[in-house]
Amino acid sequence: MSLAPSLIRLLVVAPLFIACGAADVDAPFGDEMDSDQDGIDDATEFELGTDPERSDTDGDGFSDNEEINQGSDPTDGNDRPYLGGWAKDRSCRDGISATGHGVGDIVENFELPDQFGENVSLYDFCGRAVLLVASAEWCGYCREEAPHLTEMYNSYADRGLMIVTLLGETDSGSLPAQENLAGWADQYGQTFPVVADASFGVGARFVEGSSIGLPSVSLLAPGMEVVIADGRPSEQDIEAVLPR
Ligand SMILES: [Ca+2]
Ligand SMILES: [Ca+2]
Ligand SMILES: [Ca+2]
Repeated sequence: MSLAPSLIRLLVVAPLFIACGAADVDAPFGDEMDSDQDGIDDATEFELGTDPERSDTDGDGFSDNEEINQGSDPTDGNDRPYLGGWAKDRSCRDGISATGHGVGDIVENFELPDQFGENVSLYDFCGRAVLLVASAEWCGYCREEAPHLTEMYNSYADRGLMIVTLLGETDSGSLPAQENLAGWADQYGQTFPVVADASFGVGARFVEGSSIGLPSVSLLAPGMEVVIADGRPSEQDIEAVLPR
């Protein structure tokens, strides 16, 4: 093992230790020292590129520790944890290349507004199996299906399932506003993203032909590969692609 990393660590930690002042002389030295007391030691903060003396390095209101746990970038003030609490899969989201929307293809990303008024990015969930469910407020079958989706998410979220309800229209046929999305999520207990999909633009990608029958359900494997396009995934289909 090279001496270089430990030398660098010593060089960085030593001045910080001195800067701590007399009040901190009893603080543990080296890897265990956590100057800003945000739960990440100084040496790790150096490796991460975060500020060991500031618990919220990028000033976005979320501590470095929260951001790392939620998969957002602690050095980018524009990248914050979701208000919905869904962790972002940082390890894969930048490495995906879309190929299409048929079975076996890698789907392209989308960013759509959710029930909290934030944009949700599909690729933030790239390490999970994702069920995309195109629905509408006026669609009775969609409303029948909604509670079952909630049950499924509650059963399989821990094993890496994400569900996204793509709500295309309100009862009057207009684009769902945040209150419609929040209303749908509350009514059916859906704690996963419920997003507004204008004119079923995303949902229709998976449909052959010009009309979409609702609900239209598509299943993506981790890595965002289409397993079932506009079909009826069974629980067995979903279990087969869960990452854990
Ligand atoms: Ca720290
Ligand atoms: Ca932050
Ligand atoms: Ca951030």
